[in-house]
Amino acid sequence: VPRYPARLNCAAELLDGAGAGPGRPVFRTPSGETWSYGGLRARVDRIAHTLSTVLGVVPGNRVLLRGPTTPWLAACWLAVLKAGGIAVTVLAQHRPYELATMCRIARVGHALCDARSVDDLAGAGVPGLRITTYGGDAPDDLFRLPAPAEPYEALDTAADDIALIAFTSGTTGRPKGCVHFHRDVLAIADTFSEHVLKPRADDVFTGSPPLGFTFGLGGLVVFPMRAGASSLLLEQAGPRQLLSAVAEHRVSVLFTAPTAYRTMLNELRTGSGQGRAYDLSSLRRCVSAGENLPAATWRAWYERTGLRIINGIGATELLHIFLSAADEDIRPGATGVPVPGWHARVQDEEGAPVPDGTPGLLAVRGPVGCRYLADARQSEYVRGGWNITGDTYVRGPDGYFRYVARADDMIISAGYNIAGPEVEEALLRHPDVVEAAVVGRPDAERGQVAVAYAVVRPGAARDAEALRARLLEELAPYKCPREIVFLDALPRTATGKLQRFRLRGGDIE
Ligand code: 3SK
Repeated sequence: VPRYPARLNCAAELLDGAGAGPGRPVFRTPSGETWSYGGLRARVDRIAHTLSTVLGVVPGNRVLLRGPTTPWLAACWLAVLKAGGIAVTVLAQHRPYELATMCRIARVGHALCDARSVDDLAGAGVPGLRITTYGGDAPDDLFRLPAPAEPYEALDTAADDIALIAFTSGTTGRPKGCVHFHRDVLAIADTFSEHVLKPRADDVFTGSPPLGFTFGLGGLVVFPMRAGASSLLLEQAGPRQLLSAVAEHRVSVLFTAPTAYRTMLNELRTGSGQGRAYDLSSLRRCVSAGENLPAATWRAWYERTGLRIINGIGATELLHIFLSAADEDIRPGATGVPVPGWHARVQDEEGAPVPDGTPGLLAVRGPVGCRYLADARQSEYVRGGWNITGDTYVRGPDGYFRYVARADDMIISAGYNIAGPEVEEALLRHPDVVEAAVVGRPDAERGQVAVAYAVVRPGAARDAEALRARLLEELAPYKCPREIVFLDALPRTATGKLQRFRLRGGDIE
């Protein structure tokens, strides 16, 4: 378990970049712009001065940050923390109603917002919110405000002063604000990143999760900076942009979700048929989290690239990844083992551990814990000192944790338990299926029946009968979906998580 001094400012630690000299690159953009550690330090100091002396931000004030993934957004995040403020990270996709709710829950008084994303925030009508834009040409844009061009001394924060509030609404439900301390920010780098990812100072990171999602904040800002490495920040991070970014900027560490690995594989297959070749030889680490990574996707990526995806499960409540494995320790289809510094077990509803091989609730504890901001759901998440993530897992005799389903995603049909992800994996083994989701639909006779939603490769036949026949070769008949519905795309949240409740409700065309 990492230990930290009682006084600690995580932004100051990250800006040190493991002792990185001022000329070392820290952020890059696809257009070829490069920021050095020295350049970043100077800009962060300027923003921190502006926050304290011009905008009147005092330690403990909550500052909302909103914008596409750019070095400027990362610099604002670091400056808020360096000045002792609390960064409230939201997504560029959040709509005015959601923004207003989050501002109310987190008691946000200030916002730093990319000038291109300001309309929704202004339209949220948050009482008393002072919005300052950056990157625009308004006379009161952040970088036009007067500020001393001199070093800013980091606020002497305690290691367990609040650094950030990250919101999660899961795949449904009201948003919950998760409070994290200065030491938590370093702990995710000093556990998962240091012991599993093992970054090097010459690594170039990139990926698709936005900085308003802690998966992206860790993978694209905290981990590279803690190692003195650099990060290519992408405003657009679809499969082609990711592949081009890797090829053109010699990216070595990639963070993205299982869906993106599948769409990149598709692009590698079809795009190269159209003369697009992507040189992926610089890649040495590929990380997948955000949802379960099926063994079929892991194998297809390995066969195409020779790279072993580092699978992981994390949570906004726990800031980043706590179960994972790398290199030769990877077992395709399993999430992995507890990251050094973390403990995990599988338990029943009463909190008693279940034997290996028996599915139950995943319970974890480690250097970061769940602290919801004024939310009664805290007592559901933290029980008996363990964080109950809401996932059903099984631990094998080999000590590896394997995902079964979200606890509320188990389908119970005529007394049989059907884990949707197991059927999804079988669907994804079909070469034409690129996305799949299996949910339970109420049924008078059986309680629930399994219904599959599938997205097939462009041009492939939408043949439900052929797909069912194929599933029956691989699965017990009770697991085979009653119905297979073809969609152009699956419904997802802004962070890319599947919205099963929309499929269950059947309101999807
Ligand atoms: O949602 C997740 O699985 C996740 C993964 C890594 C870091 C953070 C999160 C929320």
